[in-house]
Amino acid sequence: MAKKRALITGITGQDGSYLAELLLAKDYTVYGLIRRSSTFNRARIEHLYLDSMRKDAHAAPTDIKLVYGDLNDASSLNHIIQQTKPDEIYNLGAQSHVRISFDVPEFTCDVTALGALRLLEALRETGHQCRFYQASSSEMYGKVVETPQTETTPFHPRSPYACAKVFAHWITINYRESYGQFACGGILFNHESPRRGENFVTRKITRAVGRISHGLQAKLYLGNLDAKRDWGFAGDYVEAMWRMLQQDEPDDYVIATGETHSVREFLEYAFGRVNLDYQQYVEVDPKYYRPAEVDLLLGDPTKAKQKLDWSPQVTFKELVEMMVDHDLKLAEKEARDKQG
Ligand code: NAP
Ligand code: G4F
Repeated sequence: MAKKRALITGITGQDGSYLAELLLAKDYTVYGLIRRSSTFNRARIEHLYLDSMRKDAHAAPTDIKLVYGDLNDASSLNHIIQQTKPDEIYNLGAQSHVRISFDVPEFTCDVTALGALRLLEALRETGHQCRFYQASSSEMYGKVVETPQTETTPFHPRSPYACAKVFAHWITINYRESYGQFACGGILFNHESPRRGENFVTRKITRAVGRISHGLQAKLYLGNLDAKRDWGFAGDYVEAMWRMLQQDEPDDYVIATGETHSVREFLEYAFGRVNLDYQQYVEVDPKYYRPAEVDLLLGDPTKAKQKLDWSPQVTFKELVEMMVDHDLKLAEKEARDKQG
């Protein structure tokens, strides 16, 4: 049987790297859309090339291929779809930072909202048949109208990012209903890992714990410590994305742990791992406050459990420990390099 082909937008990001790993292990040929940047930004996927070049490797170097394109450039998307002919597309590309979306609202909407539309249009125009995954977000619930949030909870977005994600989510559903496109919206709650971008709160904290432990940093400046999030492990969440596209019918699913914790609790666990009291190191800087905040997110993953047979494997405490332990090693190396 011919190998399956998947196209991932956002392959250089946290989720893209875990998803590429998962699909290569399932014997897919993986195409990753990358955009040109002035500095090399493939650190999260570099190991996939190195692994595939090992003699005993399961994946061949040709199993992962990067193609230049941009979600802001419709012609590049049309061309890539015709060139790669994927069986599955995972649209993970986005300007994904909520606070920064207030600084660059138009750019955020162009990539995050219209990017999804451009991909769906490229599929319609080329007539290429394939399954489509849209990376929807719990940020869409924003000022929540019910807790826990389910697939039927109404949206109340609180940032340009969240507004863009609502558009992308609904246009995905619209193409499913209008054109019979096999398209799924995965409403994923926050998910983290040692590969999380360093300006998201969890990684900012665990990087600081590592650096403070090794005498490389004195203080950690944060914004709202009372916000609550439903935090899971990114490696578990990409499995759910794949499962959505293996179903007989396309649908939308909430992917979450069903537990919520405050930023403060994350701090307690993370600093506690190295026997430090976070209160001695953390200071609040209002510059990290958002013009409108999302106070509480808590997802109900019952539908995913029942229909996808999916459940999270990593607990909140294990996630914090995994991230702190990784960042302790990183800081140890940084300290060694500094000493020469
Ligand atoms: P991330 O680490 O910020 O990665 C974003 C990816 O999008 C990067 O590969 C980035 O490429 C790419 N990208 C940005 N602008 C692009 C453009 N114009 N054209 C093509 N690619 C572009 O995000 P993540 O945490 O992996 O999240 C993956 C997706 O899930 C995002 O859509 C995010 O909004 C959504 N989501 C994330 C979470 C979460 O908790 N992580 C929860 C719900 C939904 P560069 O490397 O070149 O910048
Ligand atoms: O880590 P955050 O920046 O994640 P946020 O805003 O929840 O968004 C992430 O999860 C979404 C899913 O719900 C994704 F769609 C989105 O792409 C992204 O991956 O902030 C979490 C909370 C916020 O309430 C924020 O106000 O932490 C609070 N916070 C407090 N101090 C901070 C900081 N956030 C950041 N980034 N930096 C701080 O210094």
